Amino acid sequence: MKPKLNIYQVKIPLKSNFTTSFGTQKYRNALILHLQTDNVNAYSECVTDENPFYNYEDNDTALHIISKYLIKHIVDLPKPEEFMERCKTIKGHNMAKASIEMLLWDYHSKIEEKPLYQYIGKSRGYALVGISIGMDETNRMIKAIDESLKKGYKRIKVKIEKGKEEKILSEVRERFPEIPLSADANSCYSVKDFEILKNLDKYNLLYIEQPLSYDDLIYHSKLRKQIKTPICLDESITSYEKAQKAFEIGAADIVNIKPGRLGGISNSIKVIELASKTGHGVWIGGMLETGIGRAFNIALASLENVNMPGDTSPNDRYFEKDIVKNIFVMNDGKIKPFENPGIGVELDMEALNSYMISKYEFELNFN
Ligand code: OSB
Ligand code: MG
Repeated sequence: MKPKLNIYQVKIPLKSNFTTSFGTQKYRNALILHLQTDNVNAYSECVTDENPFYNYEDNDTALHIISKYLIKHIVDLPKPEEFMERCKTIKGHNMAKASIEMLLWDYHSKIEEKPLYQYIGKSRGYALVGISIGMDETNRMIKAIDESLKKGYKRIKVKIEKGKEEKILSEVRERFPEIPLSADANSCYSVKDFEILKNLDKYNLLYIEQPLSYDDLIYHSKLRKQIKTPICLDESITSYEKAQKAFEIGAADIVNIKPGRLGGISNSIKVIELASKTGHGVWIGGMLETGIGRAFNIALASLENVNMPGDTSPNDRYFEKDIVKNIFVMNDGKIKPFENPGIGVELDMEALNSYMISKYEFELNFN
């Protein structure tokens, strides 16, 4: 059989709405990649959404870039690093590239019969887990925090937006004065809002995540000199070089690693190593992934150099029924990666079919 790449677009209802400063998500609208060869089924997830609100990519741009430019580079199923080398001249589109790069990581770790988390580096064997809580009426956010603490989450992150930050953070801090708490602004503030941000120092946050524009470094470094709260960058860190620059100019104390945003696992590992070597905080974020993308995130989050709890909740925090048969469990705020080869999860075809809105099939032909 010739190797085949299937892309399934699935639209899965979230258990509860997820509201950030850029909008409300009711579904996870995902592209699931499935590589079929004679001896292996490999998977990955493209973390784009139907809207380009987190960054500029969406499901349609990803499908376009994958089908027109990326598939031709993987007909011989190269190692992930070789694939990235081949697509060096294609600018941006990191989420599209990452979905193929991660597919190759799953494929090659399966060929070598190793679990992904052992294949990619030195692992401590488990991920430290925090939770990201969307905006809602404050009493509901407080209830969600209370339940999360009882489940053992190591860190609570709340979403904030301009005009709502004081209400959310004062009420949360009043009820939970001591918990490890952070706030994620998803880039909603500007250089004119430094006074608002200075006023958040009193909440004793572990860090504020991405307060300023999604591609900014300079104003973050300016802001950092005026506030006590550490800054964690998410959206702005789209490459190793951006991470270097952020550290060099003091724009970030901490970085959130999302393999989709960074163009895959190889780049993520490089940034993790840079951060830990230079004494910065580093943790693994999330994009409300299905069990496929989640398995990659948890493998990464288990690496020894990842030194802070991330946003990798177990599957049942997001979905009534996920598209995988293997579901993560959290014990004492820790999740262990699966031991099966590769990402170690099997697709639940029945669940997948029930959520499927499109299917694309590509034969991997040399030509
Ligand atoms: O900024 O970290 C973010 C979800 C979608 C887009 C951006 C972000 C998030 C989250 C959720 O915070 C993290 C998760 O639980 O997957
Ligand atoms: Mg974020």
